[in-house]
Amino acid sequence: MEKHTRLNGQWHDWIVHNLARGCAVPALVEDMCRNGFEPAFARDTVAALARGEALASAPAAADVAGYVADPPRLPAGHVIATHDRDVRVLLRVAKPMVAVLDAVLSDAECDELIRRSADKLQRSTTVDPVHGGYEVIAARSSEGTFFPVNADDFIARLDRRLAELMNCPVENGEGLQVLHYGEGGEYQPHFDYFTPGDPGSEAQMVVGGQRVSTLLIYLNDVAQGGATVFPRLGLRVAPKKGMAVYFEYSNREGQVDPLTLHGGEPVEKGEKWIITKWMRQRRYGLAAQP
Ligand code: PD2
Ligand code: ZN
Repeated sequence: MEKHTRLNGQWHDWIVHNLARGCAVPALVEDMCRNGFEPAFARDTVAALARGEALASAPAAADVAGYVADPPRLPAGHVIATHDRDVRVLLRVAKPMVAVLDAVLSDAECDELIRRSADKLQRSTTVDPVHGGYEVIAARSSEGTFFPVNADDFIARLDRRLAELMNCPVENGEGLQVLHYGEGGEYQPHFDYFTPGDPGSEAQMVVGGQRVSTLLIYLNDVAQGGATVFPRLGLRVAPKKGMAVYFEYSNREGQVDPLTLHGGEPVEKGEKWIITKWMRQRRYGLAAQP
């Protein structure tokens, strides 16, 4: 059979994702060859992307054009009312749906989350796209811990508020993830969705299906650096205690939006604490509790 000498958007993003995870170039070339790519083409393509050529800025046009978002989940209006707090929308981007929300958490709630997490931190992992397990990678130099959904009254109240903002059932949420970055800590550009077609993604999606949206909340003011960036949108959000970045990236058909590539820039001075809430297509959180 004729070997492939063209890259579709999915393969482009697969290479970008795996380079960001720290995978070696020859291993990626080998995988591509096993999947029918012409070896010289595979070598040149991975090498070019490894050199950073078109890396963050060029998703395949067909992929971007092909993604049709569902209607936004985030409620309309300047202020979103939840059961215990009104949250002001500072910025909305339509495609992809990205928003910046002010004062999602009070200062006291931010402090309490840091206090409860400080002595439980472990080096963060990412999903291995081949096997679906978790692995430590250089591209994600943070430490974290996690609180199961409805772990206690304090966490349950936050889970409920965040689910209301994200317009999803509490049960569809993964447990709250707390992350801490020291100086130099970063999370290189990646997708929060599970890359369709990766064998590891299938394993992750058995319970709850694909991720649909992310809410990332800053727990402290960072002295310098540590912005959250969307390189394909030219958008950079500076951390501010209690404020959040929200974005949506998959539709009912399970298609995903490569424009939501995003990362956490290196912390240059001080430290950075955040929490993330990921929502799934279906019930996840309570089902996954021990
Ligand atoms: O720390 C961040 O700013 C950040 C950026 C992008 C965190 C995540 N993604 C994440 O936890 O997925
Ligand atoms: Zn992310």
